[in-house]
Amino acid sequence: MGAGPAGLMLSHLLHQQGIDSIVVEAHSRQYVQDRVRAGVLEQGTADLMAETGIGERLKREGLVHHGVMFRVGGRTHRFDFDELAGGRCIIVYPQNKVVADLFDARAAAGGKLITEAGEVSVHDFGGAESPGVRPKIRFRKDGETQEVECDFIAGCDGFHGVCRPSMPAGALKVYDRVYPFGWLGILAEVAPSSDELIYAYNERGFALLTMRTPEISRLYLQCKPDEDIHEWPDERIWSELQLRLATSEPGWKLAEGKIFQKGVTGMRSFVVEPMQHGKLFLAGDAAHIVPPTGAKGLNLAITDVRVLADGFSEFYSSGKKSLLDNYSAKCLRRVWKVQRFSWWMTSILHLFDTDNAFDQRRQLAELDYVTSSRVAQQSLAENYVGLPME
Ligand code: FAS
Ligand code: PHB
Repeated sequence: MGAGPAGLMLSHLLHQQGIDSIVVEAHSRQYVQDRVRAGVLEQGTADLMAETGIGERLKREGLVHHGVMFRVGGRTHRFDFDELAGGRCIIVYPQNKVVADLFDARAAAGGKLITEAGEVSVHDFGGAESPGVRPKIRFRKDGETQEVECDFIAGCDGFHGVCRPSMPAGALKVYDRVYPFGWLGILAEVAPSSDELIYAYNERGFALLTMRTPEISRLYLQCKPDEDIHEWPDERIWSELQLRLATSEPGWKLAEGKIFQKGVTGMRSFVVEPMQHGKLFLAGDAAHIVPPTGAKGLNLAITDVRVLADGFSEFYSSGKKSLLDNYSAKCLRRVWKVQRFSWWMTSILHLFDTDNAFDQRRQLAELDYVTSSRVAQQSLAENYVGLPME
């Protein structure tokens, strides 16, 4: 269920194991592909794409970054991944291309993909109380109600999907934190003013300089969670970004260009436990949401489905269900460590509307520590490039 990174990667990994799957997607391929989402791949995600035969364009067009920068009070601090993270790095490669590469791979392999499915619902995935009854997905397509009967359902239908809400009442515990700010993001036709990402802590609010290609910049600035994008003409966006990314270092200037996409996204930390019930398994945003400050959402979705694919592979090759039975526990160990890192990055880099002078000084001390202690820098680097799979 769902043709986002999680659903498509799972279908691709299962195909590699000779296991059949059907992807049921509510929207068109173009719609899914065009959504402006993530921009940074962990080393592990990039390696998986290469190892499973979908890394050609990534190798050509991906921007390999061996470091990332913080800018605090105008001073820039670089985290050198070669020195701090044993040479693991990140690759700037937009989710649009990851999804397109996966769509292409599934099409080339003759994968079954049902797009623009309406009124989708899931049934009979229950626990042990329904032996012999097979799970079903029902949907409307071309004016008819259709049904897919299957062995298992992977709920990769995102935060607003139907799989999580279809779990029985009381089956899930929800952990949720909504942040008092959002991000206003732009795409602009201008070469990035930095070779690497710059996360800026500023008394006016957070800003992030990132990129999509050597010609296209991606920038974000902290805003109200319900910010009205119509109150942000291009001139105001660039003026605010100039202030928040300003540096005392000579020779650096933020280049401006034509903005061709802008939008506001809210920020939350969200986890459901467990991530499975009977023959329904949740993966990716259907099970958890992280604030984008740690660049983890897409990558966490991929690590979920790597675990799930291993579980299905064990089941179909040996009939055993030990990995499937342990799916949720195994994923949640990583989910909560990634939640911690994403919350921590968000908590030290954003301006909180607090009049608590202690919290303000504590936050500055946190930034001072992480930019001056090698051990703290190693911790940031190992999390940013991606914790090793256990
Ligand atoms: P997705 O939401 O990507 O995919 C779910 C799919 O299921 C969608 O195609 C949807 O159409 C489909 N679907 C929904 N309901 C359905 C139904 N009833 N039936 C069938 N299909 C259904 N992450 C980062 O790492 N960095 C970022 O900068 C970043 N920016 C983001 C900005 C925004 C506005 C949002 C919303 C997310 C952002 N993320 C970012 C996180 C994002 O990249 C997700 O983590 C990633 O898309 C997760 O992939 P999936 O779990 O596959 O979910
Ligand atoms: C992006 O390139 O869109 C991006 C990069 C790093 C983040 C969030 C978003 O933390």
